[in-house]
Amino acid sequence: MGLLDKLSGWLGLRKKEVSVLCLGLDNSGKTTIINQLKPTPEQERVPTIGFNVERFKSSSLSFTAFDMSGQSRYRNLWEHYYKESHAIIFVIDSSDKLRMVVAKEELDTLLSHEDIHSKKIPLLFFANKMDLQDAMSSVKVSQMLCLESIKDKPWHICASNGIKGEGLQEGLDWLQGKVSV
Ligand SMILES: Nc1nc2c(ncn2[C@@H]2O[C@H](COP(=O)(O)OP(=O)(O)O)[C@@H](O)[C@H]2O)c(=O)[nH]1
Ligand SMILES: [Mg+2]
Repeated sequence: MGLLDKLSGWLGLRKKEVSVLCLGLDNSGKTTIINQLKPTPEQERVPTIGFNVERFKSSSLSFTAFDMSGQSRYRNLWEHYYKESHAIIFVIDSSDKLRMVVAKEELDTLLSHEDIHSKKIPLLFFANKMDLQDAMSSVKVSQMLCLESIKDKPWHICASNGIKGEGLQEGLDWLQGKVSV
């Protein structure tokens, strides 16, 4: 039984496939987290589209992950997925204080995008790498990203350890109640 079983089971009652977009700066832990969520690590692997794009599908869910970076020539590609997404998982390296402001810039750009702005799409934040000694708490991360200012979308932040899979279930449990298709 994987982390996704409950979520997929619940979503399986719906007719439409649910698309979850997993975003964040490179090195934040997206690939690690996605690998934890896969039913089995190697099964159902979908070949990489671009060098920073990953996708996998389970029965009723599709996950697509992108490295966000300001200069990226792939920006149009990941923004293309905004329209069809039902939930966004935003992963932050809680130990990367230097790039927290860059993560905030990317988040702000995401939230002001025309395909996201008016949508009540749930946002799940993983304050990842909580195991590292210099990691900031999830409260501190949420302050640095000004999450309190997000009033028009449901959001939730969880401290996580992508390598051990800690915190992921809590996040998915929250997400399960918020996704509407
Ligand atoms: N200590 C620690 N390292 C992590 C955690 N999650 C991911 N990493 C490591 O961070 C690095 C980047 O992870 P990766 O999943 O490739 O990041 P991505 O670029 O966002 O896909 C890898 O060396 C991972 O093993 C975590 O929770 N704790
Ligand atoms: Mg990756």
